[in-house]
Amino acid sequence: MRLEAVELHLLAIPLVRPFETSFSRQTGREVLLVHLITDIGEGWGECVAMADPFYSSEHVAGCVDVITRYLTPSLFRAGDFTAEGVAGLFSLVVGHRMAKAAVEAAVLDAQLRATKTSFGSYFGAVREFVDCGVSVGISPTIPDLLDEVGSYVEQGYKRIKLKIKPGWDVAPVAAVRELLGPDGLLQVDANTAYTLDDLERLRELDAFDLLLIEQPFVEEDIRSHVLLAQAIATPVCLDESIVDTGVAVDAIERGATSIINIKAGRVGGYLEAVRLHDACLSLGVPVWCGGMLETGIGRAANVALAAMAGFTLPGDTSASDRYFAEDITEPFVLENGQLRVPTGSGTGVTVRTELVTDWAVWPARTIGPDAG
Ligand code: OSB
Ligand code: MG
Repeated sequence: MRLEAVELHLLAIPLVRPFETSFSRQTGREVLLVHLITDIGEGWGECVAMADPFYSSEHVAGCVDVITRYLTPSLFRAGDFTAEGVAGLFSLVVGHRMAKAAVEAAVLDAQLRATKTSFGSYFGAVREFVDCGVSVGISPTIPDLLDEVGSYVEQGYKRIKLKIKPGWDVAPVAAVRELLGPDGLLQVDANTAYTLDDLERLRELDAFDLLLIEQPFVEEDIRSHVLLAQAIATPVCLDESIVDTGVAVDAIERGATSIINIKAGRVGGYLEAVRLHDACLSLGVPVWCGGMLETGIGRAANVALAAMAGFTLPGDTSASDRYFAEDITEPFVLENGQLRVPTGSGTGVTVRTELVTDWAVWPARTIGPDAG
């Protein structure tokens, strides 16, 4: 395909309830959308970067800059390109994986719409529905937490993930284990809030039969995760640390992680996410699909990814109404604790352009061939 223009949209969408983690408290989702216009048709990609660089080093304003000054110009310079060639065209830019992933997703959407192929069939999806979990933020009190978890259980979610931090760990986990009973699937996510000095505290979580503990230590610190994995019974699962397939294989071989959270944005795109999935499958390492509070655009692609064979644990692929009163595509609705994998061309969802305009933080920015 040949690029004609890239339009960037920045939206602010209120969340149905604040989402508190060890690194921030969010009341809305500021989300960057990439709308690609090409000679074979259009595509949309969602950027998972947050407004602030607190989850990882990327943030929305940085992504806007990188997409405008580097990524879009490299597509114009390429002339005729395909989704499979995008990562190579972007390789001069170091890092900035979330920015790259958003553009690559838009290219893939345009390409698959033109060839009438769904993301699911392109990825090699093996299921029509995916099992869904839900990520539950830090609550003001344990009774508030139990109310929230109880409502998700009632809605049919198959797995609960609790955000934890020092001072909000053993007590909430114990209370939720009590609520779920011994068979309820439960896991925790620390978003790097601990150090090895907390090892004894983290070992106390072994009493609650958790599926996994996600990313207790900082992104760069593989060694401490190895030591923790040797010291506790709960499986360690890396999120932030896993920036590509090579890092993942290294972390697995060193014993730092025995389960992997796959987020396409964090690894630089859906094509790298597929490679990561394939590597984990061949190593016998279970994976699950993470989330970044996506709108329907990113959720559609995540659900298609999660339909691949190696995604054997429920993902953070929750229904639209867990996040937003109104989604910018047709909403994803839970059916028996699952989401249906879209089968239409590309992501299979339609962007409600009137909402894109209504929720805009600034007017759409068009990047033409003379940028960069
Ligand atoms: O660490 O998995 C995480 C949301 C934003 C940034 C990081 C994370 C999360 C979540 C929510 O846990 C997952 C979701 O429901 O989209
Ligand atoms: Mg996480």
